[in-house]
Amino acid sequence: MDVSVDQFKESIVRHLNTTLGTDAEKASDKAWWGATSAAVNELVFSRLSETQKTHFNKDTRAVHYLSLEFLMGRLMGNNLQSLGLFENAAQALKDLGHEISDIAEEEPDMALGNGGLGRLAACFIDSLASLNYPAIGYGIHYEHGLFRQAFQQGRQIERPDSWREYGNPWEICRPESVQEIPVFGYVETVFENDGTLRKVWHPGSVIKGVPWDIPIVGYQGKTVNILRLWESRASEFFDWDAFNAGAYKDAQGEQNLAETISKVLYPNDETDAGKQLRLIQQYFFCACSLKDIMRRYKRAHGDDLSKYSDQIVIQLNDTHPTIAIPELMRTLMDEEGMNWEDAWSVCQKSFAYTNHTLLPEALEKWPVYLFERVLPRHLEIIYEINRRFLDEVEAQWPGDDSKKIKLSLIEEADQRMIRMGNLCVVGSYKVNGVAAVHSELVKADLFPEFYEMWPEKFVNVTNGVTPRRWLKACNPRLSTLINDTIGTEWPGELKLLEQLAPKATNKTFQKKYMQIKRENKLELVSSIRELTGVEVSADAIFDVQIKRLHEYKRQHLNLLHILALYRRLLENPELDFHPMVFLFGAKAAPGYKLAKEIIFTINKVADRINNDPRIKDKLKVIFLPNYRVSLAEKMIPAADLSEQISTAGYEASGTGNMKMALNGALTMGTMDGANIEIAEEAGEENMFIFGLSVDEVKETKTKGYNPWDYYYGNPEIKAVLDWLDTDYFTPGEPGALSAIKRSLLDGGDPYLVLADFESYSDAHKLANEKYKDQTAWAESAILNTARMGKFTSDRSIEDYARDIWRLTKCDVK
Ligand code: GPQ
Repeated sequence: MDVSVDQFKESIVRHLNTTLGTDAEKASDKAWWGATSAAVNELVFSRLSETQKTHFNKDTRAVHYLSLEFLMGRLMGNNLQSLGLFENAAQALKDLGHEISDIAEEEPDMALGNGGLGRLAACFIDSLASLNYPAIGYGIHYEHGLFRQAFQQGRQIERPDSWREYGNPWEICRPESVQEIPVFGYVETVFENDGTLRKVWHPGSVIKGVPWDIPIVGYQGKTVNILRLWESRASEFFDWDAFNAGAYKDAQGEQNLAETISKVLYPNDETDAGKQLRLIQQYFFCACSLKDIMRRYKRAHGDDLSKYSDQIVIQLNDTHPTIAIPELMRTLMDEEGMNWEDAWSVCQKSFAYTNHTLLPEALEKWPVYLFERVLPRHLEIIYEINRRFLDEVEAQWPGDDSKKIKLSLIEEADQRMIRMGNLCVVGSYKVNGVAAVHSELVKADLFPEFYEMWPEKFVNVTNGVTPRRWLKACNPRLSTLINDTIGTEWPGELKLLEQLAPKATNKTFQKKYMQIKRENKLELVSSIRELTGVEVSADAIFDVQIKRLHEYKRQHLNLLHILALYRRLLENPELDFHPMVFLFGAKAAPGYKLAKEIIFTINKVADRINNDPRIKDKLKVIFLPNYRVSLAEKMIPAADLSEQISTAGYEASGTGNMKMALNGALTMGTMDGANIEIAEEAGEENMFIFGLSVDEVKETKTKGYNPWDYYYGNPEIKAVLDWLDTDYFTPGEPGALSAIKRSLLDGGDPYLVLADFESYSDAHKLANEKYKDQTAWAESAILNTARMGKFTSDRSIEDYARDIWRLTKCDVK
């Protein structure tokens, strides 16, 4: 796309006047951001309608990506990059007296997700558009995204996120596509004259779904797809009669529910919230999306539904949108008049399911009574799916009731529960895990009987990340060096980075590469100063652990090792040790007590270490508050070491691991998730692998793991855990930091922190030693960048398109 600097200037100033109602003299930075974004949109919207026209005219099969989370971050810089206009826009703003980096800082993150799962959805819709696939993302238009995190005396406090408080330039409201969604009520069985029965759902309430479209600009700006997010409102069917008759409470209650549904993102990552409102959120966005899909389908094909599953594939991002399966059944039968067999056949050809975790606490189950109340018709349909499915189980394992109990869609416990994972597997034609090892565990441990019944259903698609955001845009210095070395095609074809490998031993190239890392670190040094007031040195090794706070991700293993280093330095200040800065970024779910204690402990330990003159700045610990996409974009280019230290078998894939390796950090990691594939690509000699393997973890657990053995067996472990019981880090308050020790010893250390400690500490010694040899380090870092081609989300999307979606590209002129 060609827009000159002068044209850009004209457009920005015009939008300052006509869109923002201000002028260049008095405009705030926020207004400059709004005007620049509006100038970008002018280019995007024409591509958007061109894309929609083309997709409609060619009547292509499309993927519909249903996700409760899309963690988009900021859009202005990336849209400019995708259009190839970043430099011209930057120059235009400069000519107008502004730095584009300052203006970009005005944009609030669109944080409609918790972590990896939501960010993956964002990378995937970027790749879908970049590869010219017809695709639409469906989600919820949360008024408040993930909470903002602040620290108060070291403790996490949560503040509401209001990303669109003052309007947001990227979203377009589409009142012409509003949907009405029924909930509650009862089901009536009607006996027809011909002797058949018909089910009629009499909903107790109706909610309005208002769609907001976010344009998703493909790389090089050809295809512009949309992300369609549903906002809930009170329906026109609001009960005015009840209201007028004085039943304010009931009428008001409905109004409140309707407006509460899309109010806020649940901040629980990998835990089942189990709340009625969450179920209604899931149903609301699935029902809106399916109606929207049907409306589009009928626009092209009329009422003939025989091509539905040829044209439409619906990807379920985890079990959160599972309710779409019975909802499509209901639509096809109750509204379109199909019989069960035909409707089920359409469903089973339309849905595919991605599993993102093996953690039992993340596997969703809903109490039957909730369904009875909220979605009575869906409950009936689920029962019937189950009845027919259990017949298949009987055919496969005649007389084996234990198999039926295990596989049933209904868990028969004190409280009867619907198992959403099982419903997904039964209702989908493909089930995929997100990294090779994870997909194997899905088959072997999570769904072994389903795998026996339908082996061809189970596939792997290893995750990936968009190199446009996670290298080109966030690391402009390295991108320029790569452009100068291998040309500019790599953001669309990441395997080209391999051509950097021969440069890994080239002294001049190493110097340039390490100089860039240093400049990125210096930039982060300023951010750290601004955000925390702590001064760190760019000469130190920057060790980065950024991800949600979870016991299985083991931030506390990192912390125990920091304590061990601190102790070693106090005992021997002359220790041969290259200075290190340990950087953390992590939000804890507000209700996850131990996670919050871990944050508090890291902050208290950081305070003490950062202010201890005896260790002469050899160690700094920084916990940056409010970790989010835009902060990740600053930390990742500055990382030397990437902490990927989950207990083997627990991290489904990880994607931060890919981002940091791509930007030249060496991975300190266990053989878990995608780390295994990163090691295959980068070479084990270019990372630091430690800890028990998946099989060893299982073996350790079956043999009976006793953390006390490690406590008494390793004096350093004992010393650092006991240290946390004293008031060394919380003067006058002994015991304030004892939660971690208690969970590891009395709590049985479920994630084998103590079992992996020594191996972790040894791996760190090697890393520290290696850093002193800058040539060896540079070589490994360069090879990491050169060999991460596999982990572009473009490759993931090509895998899905070929193995699951059967999509063909559709060029937009
Ligand atoms: N993941 Cl189930 C989340 O971020 N949230 C969730 O609720 C679930 C999974 C992550 C998972 O932990 C990572 O290992 C993956 O890389 C990521 O999903 C994307 O697949």
